[in-house]
Parts: sequence; C-alpha cells; structure tokens
Amino acid sequence: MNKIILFNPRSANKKYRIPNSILQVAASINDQYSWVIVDGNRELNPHNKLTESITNETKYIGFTVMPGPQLKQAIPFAKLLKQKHPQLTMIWGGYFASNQYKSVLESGYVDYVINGPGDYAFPALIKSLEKNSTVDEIENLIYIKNGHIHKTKKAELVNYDDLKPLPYDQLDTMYSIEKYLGKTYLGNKTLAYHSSFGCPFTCSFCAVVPIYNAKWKGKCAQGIYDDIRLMKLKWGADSIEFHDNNFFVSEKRVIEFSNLMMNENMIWWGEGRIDTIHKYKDETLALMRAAGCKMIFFGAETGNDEVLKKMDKGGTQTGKQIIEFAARMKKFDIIPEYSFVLGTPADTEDEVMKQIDFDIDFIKKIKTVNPDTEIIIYVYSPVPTEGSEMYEKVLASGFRFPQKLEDWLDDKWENFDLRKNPLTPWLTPAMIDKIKNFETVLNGYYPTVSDVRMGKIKRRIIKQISKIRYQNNLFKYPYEIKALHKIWKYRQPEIEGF
Ligand code: B12
Ligand code: SF4
Repeated sequence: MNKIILFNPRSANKKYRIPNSILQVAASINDQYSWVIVDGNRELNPHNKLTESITNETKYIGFTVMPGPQLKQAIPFAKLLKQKHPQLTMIWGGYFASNQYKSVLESGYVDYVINGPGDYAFPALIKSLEKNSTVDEIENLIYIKNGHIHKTKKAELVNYDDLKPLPYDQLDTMYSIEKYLGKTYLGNKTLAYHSSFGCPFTCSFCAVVPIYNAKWKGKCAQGIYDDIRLMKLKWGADSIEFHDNNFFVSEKRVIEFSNLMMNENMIWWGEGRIDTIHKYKDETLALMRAAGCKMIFFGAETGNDEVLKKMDKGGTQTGKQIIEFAARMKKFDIIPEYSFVLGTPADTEDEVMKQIDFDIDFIKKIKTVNPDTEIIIYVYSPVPTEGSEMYEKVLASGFRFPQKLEDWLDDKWENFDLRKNPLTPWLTPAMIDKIKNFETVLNGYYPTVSDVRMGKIKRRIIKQISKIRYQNNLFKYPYEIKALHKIWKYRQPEIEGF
C-alpha cells in the first residue's frame, strides 16, 4: 500500500551511504501519505523491486538524480515505468534534475522537476495533484505547461531546524541502517549526515550556484548533535561524513558543535573553504581537532590568482594563501583535502597547457609544505552557471550539453559527469593525458589515506616505484603504477566519495 515510491538509483558499488536526499523527501510527507523507498544501491534488481512496489494505490514515483552513474538506472527505469504505468506521475529531484531540467522534461517521461530543496515543494505538489488544483503557485517547481517549460518562483531557503526528523526507523524496516554505516578512513561505522543547504559563494564552475544563488542556511549545532547522538546510541555510528556543500560557513556553529562533540570520541570530516577557515582563530582549530575533526575537504581549484578570479572563487582565496593554509593545518593535525580543477578555458591552446603545468608544479609545492595534504584532481566540466564569465567562454568555444536525456547515457557523457574527460573543445588529448598521467604518478607517490584496504607494505612499494617519476616530472606512460592501482583496486575518492 504505497501511495508514493521514492527511488535512489545506484550511485556506489560498495560503500553506499544513507540515501539522505530521498530520505529527506520521505520526511516531508511522512505524516501524510504512505511511502516506500527503493534503494538501487541495496537491490540486486532494482527495476524488479520498483515494479513489485507498485500497488493499485501507487500514484507518484519520485527519483533523486545526481549526474554520473545514477543516470544509468534513472533514465531507462523512468522510461520503462512510464511506458508500463502511464497513470503514474513521475517526479525527479536532485542536482542533475535541477540543472538539466530541459532534457529531463523534454524526455516525455518525467512530469515534474523539483528545482532545489523539495521539503515544501514536494508535499505541496502531491497535495495539489490530489486535489486536482493548479500547481502554478508552488515554488521550486519546473514542468511543461502549454508546450513550454515553466519554472515557478524559487523559494526562500528552508529553515533546517523546522524540518521534520528523518524517518530513520522506517528506513530501517526497508534497509537495515547498520549496513549504511560503512567502514571508512574515519571509523568502522561512518554516518553520512547533511546539515545545511547551499553555499554563500558563486564559483562559476559549481553546480550549487544555479540552485542556491549564493545563499546558505544551516541547522543549529544542538540539532545536529542530537541526531548524531541518536545514531550513535541506536546504531553504533562512530564517525561522521558531513555531506554539506559548505559545513564551515559559520565559525560560531562549528564552535558550538565542537563543544558538544568533545566527549563523544567520534571522528568527523566535512567540506569547507580555505579563506573561511583561515580566518578561524587558532583556538577554534584546536577545539575542532580535539572534538574529532580529522580531515576537511577544500576546493583549492588552482594556485593561479588570475584563474581564481575567472572562476569567481569570491572571498579572499589566493595561491599564497592555499600554501600557507596547508602548513597551518599541519600544526593542528587536521588533514587538508585539496581539490583542484585543471583544464579551465583560456584564449589559446598554449595558455591552457601552461596553466596545467603551473598547477602541477603548484600541487608539488603544497606536498612539500605539507605532504599529508590529500590532492583530488578534477578536469573542469562545465555546469550551466548562466551569465558567469567562465560559462560565456564555454559556450563561445562551441561546447553544448546533450539535448536529449538519453544522450547522457553515452560513455563519453558519463566520463564528463565524473569530471574525467569533459569533452570541452579547448582541451586536447595531450592535455588530458598530461593531467591523468600526473594524477596517476601523484597517487602512486602519495597514495590516499582514505583507501583503508591499502596497508603499509603496499604503500611503501608503490611509493618507491613512483619516486623517480614524481621527482623528475616523468609523467608519461605510467603503466606500471596504473597496473598496481588496478591489481590493488586503488580507490579514488574523487569518484567513490570519501
Ligand atoms: C552523497 C553524495 C554522493 C555519494 C552518493 C551517495 C548515495 N546516494 O549513495 C557519492 C560519493 C557516491 C557521490 C558521487 C558523485 N557525486 Co555526489 N554528492 C553527494 C553529496 C555530498 C550529498 C548528497 C546528499 O545526500 N545531499 C543531502 C540532501 C538532503 O540534499 P539534496 O540531495 O540536495 O536533496 C534535496 C533536493 O535536491 C531535493 N531532492 C533531491 N532528490 C529529490 C528527489 C525527489 C523526488 C524530490 C521531490 C526532491 C529531491 O529535495 C531534497 C531535500 O530538500 C552532494 C552534495 C550535497 N551537499 O548535496 C554531492 C553532489 C550531488 N555530487 C556531485 C557529483 C558531481 C558527483 C559525481 C558525479 C562526481 C564526482 N566526481 O563527485 C560522483 C558520481 C555519482 C555517482 N556515482 O552516481 C555534485 C553534483 C554537481 C552537478 N554537476 O550537478 C554534488 C552537488 C557535489 C558538488 N558540490 O559538486 N556523491
Ligand atoms: S565555495 Fe564550494 S560549494 Fe560554494 S560555490 Fe564555491 S565551489 Fe561551490
């Protein structure tokens, strides 16, 4: 008896997390309608499970969709379900759906896209559809009206403290929560937790920007702590991954949270900005570490101040600061996990290549200052940040997103999503090779600490093998390192998450 089915398409082969996106949507309707979650990560045959879950009472089916591998189930399953059950209303949400709404809606098998947070939009939509009343006034909605795509007004940011609690107990009856708390570098039972919406910045390569327009709102420290305590006492969570786009916006919130966590003996990780946290007082950094903060993910992006400007990185981040901050984090024993975006557009091919060389050299400098710094390398993949200088350049170069939803299933667009090969006209194969080969050698010389299966001996062997290449910039054809990565199933946090 499920009025609503909520589907989380497979996103991870092994380390799957609590499906927070779809669970938060379930929370929004929990006291009003019957629902069931189908988690593609936990099902051998999710399509069968979806079909079995459809009862006479089922009227709505919601998919959460981020770019990349989730599309492999999302697209064909939505198409098949709609063909077989045309009476079902198909609703998509999540970053892919919000940013690529045009191809999603024009596919003909998705009826509504929730544009950003669904906490109020989703129950409002269901209520209207149940009453057969107009949906035009519902904020955060995109749909086709009279043959044209119609976007309703964006809602003010949701106040996180007002949201209904996540229905963990109900999820546990469908999929055991314990199995969602996997082993990571942080602990044996790591909880994925999301505590804020948006981000106050407007980096022109970032998919958060078109959805949140430089706004951020977070749950209060006490509320986060209460949830975490519950997960610790009930299911034994011993560590936390914060999935916020920017967990550290408010120093006050971080101090309050750290004070609460002081005696919990739990390790935690989150994402933040270098310039924001560089402004934190020394006492705050020491407090965070004492309270369990062991590693923080930062978008370093590039060491070139000119490119940082073009990226609209905002704030005060500079190349000099990125290096200084890596050294500062070492003092506090917090590992900075720096992500770089290589291969941004420039006026000439020569400039693009010079920029790649510059950043390779810059990453090596960071490693000298603080060898513990984890480096994540992405190749720049455009997101539709309309109006930004960078996106204008992208369009001028001839780059276009797929027009048809099913085109996203093509291998080349999957590589695009994984930020591995972005199909951007200004990047030549030689440039991609250089970035990839450097990444392989870097991961050989400095294997990520987040690969918990890789023991000391393996680390020593691969480091030794990669040494001459790394020290002498001999990055071409690193087949021997690639072979070891393959045999040892080296895990890349940039694809599989932390
Ligand atoms: C967890 C996570 C993952 C996990 C997947 C976890 C899982 N499901 O098992 C892993 C680590 C595997 C992953 C991988 C990737 N991810 Co990811 N991921 C996230 C992360 C950190 C959290 C998602 C989450 O739980 N959010 C919490 C919920 C509550 O928020 P939400 O998803 O926005 O949901 C709300 C609304 O969007 C809406 N909504 C969402 N779904 C639905 C569905 C319906 C029916 C409705 C009505 C509403 C609705 O309502 C929700 C409540 O308000 C986000 C960043 C973020 N902060 O969201 C990135 C993020 C979604 N990932 C991103 C990317 C790019 C990827 C990758 C493709 C690439 C990469 N290299 O990182 C890979 C590959 C994906 C894959 N394998 O499919 C980007 C997407 C950017 C873009 N271009 O659109 C994000 C935004 C990170 C970023 N800032 O760049 N990811
Ligand atoms: S600071 Fe991070 S999350 Fe915020 S807009 Fe920039 S890249 Fe996106």
